[in-house]
Amino acid sequence: MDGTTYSYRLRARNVFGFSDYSNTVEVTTPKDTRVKARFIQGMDGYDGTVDLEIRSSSPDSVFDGADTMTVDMNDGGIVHGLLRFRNIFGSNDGQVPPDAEIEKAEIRIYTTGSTGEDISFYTMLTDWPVSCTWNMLGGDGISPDGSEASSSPVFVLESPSRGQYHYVDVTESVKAVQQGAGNYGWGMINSGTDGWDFATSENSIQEHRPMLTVYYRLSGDLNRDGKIDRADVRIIRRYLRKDLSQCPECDMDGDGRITVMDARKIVLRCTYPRCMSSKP
Ligand SMILES: [Ca+2]
Ligand SMILES: [Ca+2]
Ligand SMILES: [Ca+2]
Ligand SMILES: [Ca+2]
Repeated sequence: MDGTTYSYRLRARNVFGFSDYSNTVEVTTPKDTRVKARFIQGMDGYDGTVDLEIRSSSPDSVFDGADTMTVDMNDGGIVHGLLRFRNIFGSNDGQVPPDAEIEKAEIRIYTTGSTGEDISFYTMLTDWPVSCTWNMLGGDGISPDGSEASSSPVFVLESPSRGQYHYVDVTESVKAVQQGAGNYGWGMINSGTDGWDFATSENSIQEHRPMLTVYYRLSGDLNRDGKIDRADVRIIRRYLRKDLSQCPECDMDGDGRITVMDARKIVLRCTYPRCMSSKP
């Protein structure tokens, strides 16, 4: 994880045995300072992940609740996967503000069973229940037909390996949800019969559960800390009547100048009342 400190020590080994340990060395991974919202089941109270299998061999049964799930073209029949993250947009802490400018959205998935096949992720275009079955999707599982699911994959995961995190770029799907498309998640289809397994939102290891990260920017968040407050107003004051090239983002109203009107626009967008930097 970013911003994590690891400490370790080393010792050498040769024909005579082991040397003494070295000093302990501490290394901190760089902190990811981009503004982002993260959704992982059980973290900060988030409970909106839905992930389950649908199986052609038991077309009316619900396959949900296990700590891993499978996507496979032949495991006693075809197995498709469904995954969605509910309640990602809104004005509550931890949600993506509805007017944010989305820079990137990606899902991190932890593979528990390798495959040499390709896993295609399709945007679901029709709603499905939390207890979805194979038959509930027209009797034939996920159909990439442009109406039930997107006709081409939004992402293809190639030969994911066991014990590794994999990243699925879903920027376009999440932008579409922001613009009013239904938040129906993704359908997963394996290209072959070598099954793929991954950790679900019910996995006992929270880190391994599917995680959606949405990186975004807010207009008026001049110091890019994810909120609009007095610190941003102070920045714009500093650039009043200065040349636009010194702070292009300061020109909130787009008239080509940095004026008190731009400062007023920022004040109107403050995250908390009276432009406080935290919830009163
Ligand atoms: Ca599940
Ligand atoms: Ca279908
Ligand atoms: Ca700010
Ligand atoms: Ca202006």
